Amino acid sequence: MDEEILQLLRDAPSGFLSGKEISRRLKVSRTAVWKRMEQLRTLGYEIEASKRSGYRLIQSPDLLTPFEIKSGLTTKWMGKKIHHFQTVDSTNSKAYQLALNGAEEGEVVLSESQEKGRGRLGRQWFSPPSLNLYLSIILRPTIPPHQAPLITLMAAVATADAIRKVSGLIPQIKWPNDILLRGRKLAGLLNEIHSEMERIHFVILGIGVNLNMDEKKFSKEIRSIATSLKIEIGETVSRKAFLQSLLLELEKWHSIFLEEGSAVILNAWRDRAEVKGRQVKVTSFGEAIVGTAIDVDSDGALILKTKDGIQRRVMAGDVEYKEKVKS
Ligand code: BTX
Repeated sequence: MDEEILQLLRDAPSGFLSGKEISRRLKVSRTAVWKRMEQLRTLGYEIEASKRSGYRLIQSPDLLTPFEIKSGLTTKWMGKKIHHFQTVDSTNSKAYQLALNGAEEGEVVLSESQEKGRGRLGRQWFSPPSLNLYLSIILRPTIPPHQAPLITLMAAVATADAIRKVSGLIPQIKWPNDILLRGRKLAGLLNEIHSEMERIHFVILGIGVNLNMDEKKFSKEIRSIATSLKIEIGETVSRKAFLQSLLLELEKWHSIFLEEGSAVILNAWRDRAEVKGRQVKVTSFGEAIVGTAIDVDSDGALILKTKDGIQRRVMAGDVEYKEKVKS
């Protein structure tokens, strides 16, 4: 009923709608309407009540409920179904279960917080409540499994573009999945794939973006390496507006990938990552490789040239930048 009341208030031509009219349309008593208004206020909706004119919605809180997100979401298919939670262990785990049970492409799992937010290689993603975004999207791309890493690159491009559009700042992508501002981690991506040799069943695209976290809210271990959009631009960011922009960018880049192929994605990624010519140290499966980054290849692997002139191809690992080398 809350959603119906909010919709009626949003659609009211003069802004106001009388309690009598609301109770008539929803077929409930006026006392019931009044109680729902009180409840909506406790959720953060600012609702004016006037004896003569009725109720008027002045402002909505920055909630990530499906109702709030759908109002103003301009995607065609991504995020049309949203599963919203106050807390989960990990949105990726939740989405994986939903996908196993037949959830469709484009369904999104969102949570206000995560108890066991996951990074790569068993690491954790710090996920306190109500400040940031933690979401996982179910994709069912018809690509061969070896191309799955390109989905990560595609999602990194889309996330970087959403950040640029909302804030005006130009983030940098760090191979394979970090989004940085001033060299600090603003967002991370964790993609998990369920496939057989020839065919992908689904990909879970997990994205965490620090939006409204103040520096002191970060745990001590990551305070010096992490940042949020609020820290960078000095003002609170609408989580809802950011999410809508992110879903739109993801839908756009996803269709570019499927329709125009991987070369467009790789070029867009190269533009936003500026990896070529950088001195890097890559830790991959316990081995540290130092060298000059040459490029990413068509499978999304990082190509390095070591001091001995040997070319190495790295599929997974962590990159540390040394100084930028002039080419
Ligand atoms: P990663 O392994 O590259 O990064 C994890 C590392 O980043 C941690 O070890 C820590 O040093 C640092 N870190 C942890 N939390 C944060 C944070 N909030 N901001 C900045 N740095 C941090 C990156 O893994 C992939 C993260 C994906 C997170 C999303 S959230 C929604 C989805 N569900 C889920 O469980 N994971 C993904």
